[in-house]
Amino acid sequence: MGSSKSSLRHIPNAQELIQDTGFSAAHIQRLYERFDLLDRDQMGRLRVPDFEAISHLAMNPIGDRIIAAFFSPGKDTVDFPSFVRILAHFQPTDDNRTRDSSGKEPYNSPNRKLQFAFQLYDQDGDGKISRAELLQVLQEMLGMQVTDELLQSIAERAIQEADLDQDDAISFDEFKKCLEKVDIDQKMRIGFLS
Ligand SMILES: [Ca+2]
Ligand SMILES: [Ca+2]
Repeated sequence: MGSSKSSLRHIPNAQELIQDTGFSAAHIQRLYERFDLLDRDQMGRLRVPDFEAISHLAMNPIGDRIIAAFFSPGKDTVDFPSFVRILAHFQPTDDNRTRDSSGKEPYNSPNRKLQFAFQLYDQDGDGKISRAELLQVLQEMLGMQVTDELLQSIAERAIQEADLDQDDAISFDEFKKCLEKVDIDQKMRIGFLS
């Protein structure tokens, strides 16, 4: 596979993406090849059905939510730079790289990873995971295997454990506290990147 610098020339925003995301030139090159294969009409943009060809996402019970996270609000296509920025959340955290080139927290910091995961639950974007939103995710993940009563009681227990200020919803801070002991790098992997 050619991963020399010259082969990056035809890739939109390649150098900027390398700086912003921490992906190597070889990574960007490989992601571009994948993007190009998924981009069936060769317009330089992906639509929802293009993503469904990624088996890792098609098989994921919350794959639809992950796919939706690639799209900016109101948009129905994703260009290569946006595609790479979303995938950057799934890179293992790099402890030596705590700021990106513009001084922001990198996409693969534990905090940004958690923010990404949080918005998969918080579908109305009000900054809280409501009981209904939690139940919805649990239904997607476990729906076929368990009864409604069991789902309800799992949601109930999760809210009770996480909801420190007792507003009956899980804020980002509460979500973070709850997941402190979880290895987020381990949880947030995507086969596509390996
Ligand atoms: Ca919400
Ligand atoms: Ca709360």
